[in-house]
Amino acid sequence: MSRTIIVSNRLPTKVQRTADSLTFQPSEGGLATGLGSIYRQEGNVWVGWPGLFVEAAAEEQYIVEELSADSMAPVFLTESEIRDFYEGFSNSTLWPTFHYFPQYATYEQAHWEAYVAVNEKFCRAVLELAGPEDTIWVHDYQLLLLPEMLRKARPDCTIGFFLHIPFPSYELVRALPWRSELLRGMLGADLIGFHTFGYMRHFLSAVSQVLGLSSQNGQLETANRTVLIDAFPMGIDYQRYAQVAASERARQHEAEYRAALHNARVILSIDRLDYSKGIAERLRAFEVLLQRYPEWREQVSLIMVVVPSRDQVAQYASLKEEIDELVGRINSQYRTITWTPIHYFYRSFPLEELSALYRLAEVALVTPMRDGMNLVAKEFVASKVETRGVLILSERAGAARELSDALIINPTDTAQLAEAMHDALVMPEEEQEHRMASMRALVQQYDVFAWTKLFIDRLAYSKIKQLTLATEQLTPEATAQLTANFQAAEQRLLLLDYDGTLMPFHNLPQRAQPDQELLLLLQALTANPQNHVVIISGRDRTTLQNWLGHLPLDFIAEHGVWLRPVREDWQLFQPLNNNWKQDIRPIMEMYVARTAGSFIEDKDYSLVWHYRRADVELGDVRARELLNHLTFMTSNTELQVMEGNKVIEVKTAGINKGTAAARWLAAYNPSFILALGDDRTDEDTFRALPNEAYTIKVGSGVRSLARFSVASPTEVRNLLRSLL
Ligand code: GDG
Repeated sequence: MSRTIIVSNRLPTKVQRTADSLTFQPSEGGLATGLGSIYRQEGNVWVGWPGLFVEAAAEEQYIVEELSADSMAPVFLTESEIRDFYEGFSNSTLWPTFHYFPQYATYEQAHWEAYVAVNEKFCRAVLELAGPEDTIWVHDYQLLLLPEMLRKARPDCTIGFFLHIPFPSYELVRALPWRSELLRGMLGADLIGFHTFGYMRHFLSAVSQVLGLSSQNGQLETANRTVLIDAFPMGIDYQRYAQVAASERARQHEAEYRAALHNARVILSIDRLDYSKGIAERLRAFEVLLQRYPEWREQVSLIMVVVPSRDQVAQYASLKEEIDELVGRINSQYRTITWTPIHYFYRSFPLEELSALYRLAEVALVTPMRDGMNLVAKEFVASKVETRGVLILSERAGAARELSDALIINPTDTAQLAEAMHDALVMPEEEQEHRMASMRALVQQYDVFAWTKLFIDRLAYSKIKQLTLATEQLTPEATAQLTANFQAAEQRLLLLDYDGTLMPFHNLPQRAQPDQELLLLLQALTANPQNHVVIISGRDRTTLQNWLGHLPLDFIAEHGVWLRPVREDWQLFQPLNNNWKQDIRPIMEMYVARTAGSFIEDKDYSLVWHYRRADVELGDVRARELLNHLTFMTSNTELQVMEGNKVIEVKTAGINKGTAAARWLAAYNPSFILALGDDRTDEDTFRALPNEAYTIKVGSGVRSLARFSVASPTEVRNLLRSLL
């Protein structure tokens, strides 16, 4: 039976040292709840750090035993690993970079080395437990290298990865000296999940620009696997928050707080101590509210809970000082004998008290500078069982993509934030109810259990896809079967790509004309009227006509734009225009000017930038740039940008080799189909054909939808000869 292994930096139980013993505190965090039903299942396990430094072997042994009783396997970190891997690379390099605070990021080689070493340590811990076909779900930024490490050791495992924090724009990623290693590390997974589509888009862009791998429909083809990329917005345990909020205990706590606050109206703020959460900015906005709207003085209090976190990292210590100072200044300026503007707590609360605060607050301020998702926003909504209250939410929290009925603000705009607080305090109850009800429905439906199920189901699907996509080398046995099927068929359709398939590439495309051997081969194949031989190429029709037009072949030219059934005239796939060329050509010309050896091919209904003759590295870099540039320029038009073998082509969308090949299928209704091709554009042909077709990819490197592969045009010719 295959098992599921969860891996994250922290275990869902926190082990703490007291004066004379160790305590084991189960986490109430969303992840622990959501995955609880998985890791506790028979045979499954959660691998992670227990959260404290352990020196004595006997103590380690004790922790291992205690945790294993609850399906957990601890990975112990040394003091220097805690410093360099955890506080260092994870929290002083990756965290600030991914949250758009590059000014706080450090780039220490020693921290990087510790990061690699600890990822290897986690890898060894997982490998001790994982069988060859198990499912492994890796979490978060501390373990970006782990998927690839696991993949090398267990090529057949199903590996998922989820990032809980934002994935930033390429401009941030490129600042990291180890960007390629980090991205490659993630790509060891079969499925990579993010909270939002925006993060996913940034990831795909970084992979394209750093590693030169492009994607289609959220799928990336690496050398030997397909990686699926998708957005899975994480939810919370809605029922639990709703139930606790409705409980007698929570109501009692609420009543106590209300009395102690002399019935002041409450704005609530809850976060871990972190510069990404915008805590200081929020305090300044509250100050502006009191300045601009004196009527709220003595009426409204801000309750601010800051949970201690990462105080060993320098920025966190100075942020703490800044907050202390701001709270002190605002309180000392505005407080009265009976009213305190800000009730500030630097500690955490048990869930029931937290829930009472959610109940009590009329307004929740969730205004991070950047936040992967932010669960506090969703917990507030789930706790509002009386369906009133207003959520003020930063547009830069992942949650803002879902909770559009919140008051969405820009967290750096202090004035806007102060206005939003005022608006929230005066919002009519009816409007509050309307907004809250729709947010509650959403948070209830997409809860953490739904999130877990979605991810796990998608991960299983990625595996099926991986298996069905396994392109096999064409063996002599498979060739014999293919030949036998060919002989037995009445009508046979052969779809043959030209460059890289029938003919090897030439640096100058016009020099790749057919040789005598190829001409004789095609002649022999077409001599039999049962064989319908189609040349299916990206080339212009004139070249194909000149080179091969004397043979009784069918033609598909310009990737499906021009069609010529045998002994008929050339016809367009559909009526087309060329007006767009005047806008696109100057862009390509700019890239020709900057990339020696590249040139433009002007076909009837498409423009192609060729870079086979350019310096390899420069060509690849420029190709990425041009691809982005053109994709941007052609969005919302009828054009599409396609990548081929050392070419980038722009043409009308919806026409490709596959749509053209479909016409031949309909016309001949063949009982044997063979398709041969070497590049991305041939994948469209493969996709359009029925499962029983013989689809054969020429060359290796990138994954293909084809069933079989052969190494080179020489083998293609041998195969075709065997059909004669
Ligand atoms: C990372 C990403 C993403 C806070 N104070 C108390 C308390 N909490 C709980 C909250 C909430 C959790 O801590 C904080 O979760 P967030 O999502 O807000 O933020 P991060 O810790 O930064 O989490 C974030 C998340 O991963 C999940 O993917 O949403 O964007 O940064 O659950 O309730 N809990 C208790 N007492 C407190 O005083 N009991």
